[in-house]
Amino acid sequence: MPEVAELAWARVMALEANYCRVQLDQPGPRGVQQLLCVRRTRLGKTGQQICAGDRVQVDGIDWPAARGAVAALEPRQSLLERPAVANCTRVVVAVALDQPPLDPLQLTRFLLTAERTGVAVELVLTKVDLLEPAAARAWAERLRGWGYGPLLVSAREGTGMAELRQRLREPGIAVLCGPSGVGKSSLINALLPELALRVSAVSGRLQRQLGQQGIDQAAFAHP
Ligand SMILES: Nc1nc2c(ncn2[C@@H]2O[C@H](COP(=O)(O)OP(=O)(O)OP(=O)(O)O)[C@@H](O)[C@H]2O)c(=O)[nH]1
Ligand SMILES: [Mg+2]
Repeated sequence: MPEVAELAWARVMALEANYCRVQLDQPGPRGVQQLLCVRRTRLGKTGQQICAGDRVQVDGIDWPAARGAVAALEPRQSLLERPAVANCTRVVVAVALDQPPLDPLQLTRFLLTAERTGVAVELVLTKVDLLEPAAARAWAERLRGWGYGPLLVSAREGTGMAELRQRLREPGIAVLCGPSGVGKSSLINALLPELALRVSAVSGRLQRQLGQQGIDQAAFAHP
């Protein structure tokens, strides 16, 4: 006898081709926490596109195979467009203090884009290990003048990581964004090692491309 398939509420964690991976509100039989789901056609017919962050109802669950189908979508509280993330409550803008050097104009562009989303914006200054403490403090002071309470962190040395973890522990979904090479993947790997994101060296070419990058990475804190 197959185990009984029921309805379950879940959060969309990632889109993978025609499937989406969802995190169940309540673990299923044998502790199943995530399901790989197809989408029911009627969601498509009503024109509803599933995004990461969406709250969904799953049915047709095959517990042993950890499969199901998204049957319904809960109304969204908010929607970021790029990347498409539903129900985001905070945008965390990350920029490096050095390698690449902090560029105030580029930071302004990122902050403006983040502020336009209408959700709370937080600023994280990465690679604090690369600057003299006085120089890092001077940046923090300057950015406090812009109205932010920047958190200075080093994924490499662990500085500020406990506080970052604490901030991300607040309820809701946080999206981490920032220029290429500032250490976003390194931060996420330090917070969520099971994701094992690729960390790439900052090349000269990449550094020259900075400023053309959009919001390029999303991470869920506590779905
Ligand atoms: N010194 C120092 N280097 C760091 C730190 N965090 C990351 N790096 C280095 O910075 C480089 C880029 O790091 P990534 O984590 O790949 O940066 P990213 O923001 O994810 O880059 P993209 O994926 O290209 O957008 C790598 O060589 C890391 O080892 C840090 O705290 N201190
Ligand atoms: Mg990365």
